[in-house]
Amino acid sequence: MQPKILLYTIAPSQNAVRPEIALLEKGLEFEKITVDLFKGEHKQPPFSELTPRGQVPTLVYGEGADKIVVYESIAIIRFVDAVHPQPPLMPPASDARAIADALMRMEEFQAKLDAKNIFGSVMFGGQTREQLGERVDTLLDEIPRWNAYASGRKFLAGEQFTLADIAVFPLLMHFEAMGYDYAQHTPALSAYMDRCKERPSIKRSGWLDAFRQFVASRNPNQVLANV
Ligand SMILES: N[C@@H](CCC(=O)N[C@@H](CS)C(=O)NCC(=O)O)C(=O)O
Repeated sequence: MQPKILLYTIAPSQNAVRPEIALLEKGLEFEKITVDLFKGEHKQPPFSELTPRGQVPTLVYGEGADKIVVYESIAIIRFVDAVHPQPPLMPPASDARAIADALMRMEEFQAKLDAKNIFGSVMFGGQTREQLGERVDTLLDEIPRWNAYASGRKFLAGEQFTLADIAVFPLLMHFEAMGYDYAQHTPALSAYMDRCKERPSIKRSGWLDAFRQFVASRNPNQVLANV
């Protein structure tokens, strides 16, 4: 029997959906517990006693003295894949090139393609393209590189859906929410995203609908349209 798994989360966070996709890929049973950040629940017990950072997602794995608390979304998906290796979410040791690609994509998007650099300012701060200035240009310069990464393959590390896709795909949706037209500018990345959108784990998470509803409710400036 698998240990009890609790996932502290909030919809439609791009960080919080990553562990959920990994758990669904593995076919594990888990309970989702929403932490209402807008009510400050993350800064109050019982949640604040679980994790020193007071952030979601946080995974609680097991119970009692055996309980393990894991935070940081990338650490959580790596933990889930390490502790429940089947079906694998990393390429096999025999495919060293694919392992290298998966690891590089997981690291470099955080440094280079992090839509959060502007997403919060657009969604919550109502900022315009002019106000964002070079922050938009830097991201727009980076996206074609990812089109090349997605070319001639099904997923970011090759034919297999991996942790790299779980890490990166939700972030790519942020660009779409700000008006970026993948189909026009980066067709390989657009086709890649369509494959991710059809992935059963991602569909089952319900995240895409929740994310789109959230975006529609905020009606953000389309700072990446007509670029
Ligand atoms: N690097 C962390 C970021 C987690 C994060 O920023 N979570 C947000 C929700 S998406 C949060 O809990 N914000 C409340 C806070 O930081 O006080 C991860 O990938 O898990």
